[in-house]
Amino acid sequence: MFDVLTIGDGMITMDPKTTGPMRFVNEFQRKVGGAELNFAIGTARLGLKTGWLSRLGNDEFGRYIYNFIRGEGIDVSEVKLVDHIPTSVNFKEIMEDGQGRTFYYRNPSPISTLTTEDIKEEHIKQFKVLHITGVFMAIDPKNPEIIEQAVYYAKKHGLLISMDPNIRLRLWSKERAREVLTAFLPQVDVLLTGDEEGDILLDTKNTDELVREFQSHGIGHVVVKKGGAGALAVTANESISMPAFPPRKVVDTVGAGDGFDAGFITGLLKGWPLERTLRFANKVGSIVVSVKGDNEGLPYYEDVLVELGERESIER
Ligand code: KDG
Repeated sequence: MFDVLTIGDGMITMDPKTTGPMRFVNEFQRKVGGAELNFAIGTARLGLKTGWLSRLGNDEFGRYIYNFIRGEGIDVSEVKLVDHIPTSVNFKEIMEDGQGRTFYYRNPSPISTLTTEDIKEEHIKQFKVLHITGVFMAIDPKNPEIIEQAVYYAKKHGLLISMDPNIRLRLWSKERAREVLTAFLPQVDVLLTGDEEGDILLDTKNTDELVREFQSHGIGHVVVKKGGAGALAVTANESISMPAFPPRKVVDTVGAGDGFDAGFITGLLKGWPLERTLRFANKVGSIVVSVKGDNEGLPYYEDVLVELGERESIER
C-alpha cells in the first residue's frame, strides 16, 4: 500500500546564479522543478510512500528527471518517457528578497500526451491520498478531464482528495482557473490554498468568508496559507491560526507552498492533532525558503523534528 499519489509535470529548472532581472543573468544551474514533483519529493523525504504519475521527454533532461525522482524513492511505475516532445524547462528570476518570476518553455509539455486511458483504477486504488493541483490542470485544456477520472477512481476506493489550487497566471486566466478548480471543490477533502488563490476562486479577500464558503462544499480540512504571515487550518470542530516560523534567511520562496502541503499531508496521515499538523507544515515551509532551489530545501522527517526542538541534533 502506498500513501500519496500526485499527477503533474516535471521540468528542468534553470536557477539563476545571481539575483536581479533575468536579462542580466548570464549563468544558471540546472535543477528540477514542478509543483507536483516538489510535493512528491517533500512527502517522500518526510517518510511517506509516494507515487508520481507523469510524462517526460525521451531525452537527456527527461532521463535526468526520471533518475532524480527515482533516487528520491518515489514510485515511477506510471512515469513514461515520450518521443517528439522535449522535456519542459523553466527559467527562474530571483530578486534580492527571495521573491521572483518564472519563465516557462513547456508548450507543449510531454505531459500533454497523457489521456484519461492512462489513469488506471488498479493503480489509483493502491494509495490513501490523491493530491491534485491547478498547475497540471492549466497545462492543457483536456487535463481537468484526466483529473476527473483520477478523482472518480480515488473516491470509489476511499482515497482522500487533497487540492492545492497552485494558480499560475502565466498558464491560464483567472476566469478559467476559477471555472475549472471550483468544479472540483465538492470532491475535495483537504484544501491547501494560498489566500490570494482563495480570492481568485471565490472572489473574496475576507478569510472567514473564504473558509465558510469552502466549508459549504463539504471540505473537511480548509487550510489557508499566508506565506510569511503563517497559516490558518479549519475543520468542523477546530480553527487554528498560526504565525510562520521565522526562516533562517529568505533565499528563494519557490516551493515553500509545496513543502507546506507535504508537511500537512504527512501530519494528517499520521493522525496527529490539527495543531501539531499545522506546526509541522509551517516548519517545513520555513525550511524550504532558506535554501535556493524549488525542492533542495525540502527537509527529511528527522530534520523537521530537530528544527522543532523535539530531537537533539548531534553535529560531531
Ligand atoms: O510550486 C513551485 C512550482 O511552481 C515550481 O517548481 C515550478 O512554476 C513551476 C510549476 O509550474 O510547476
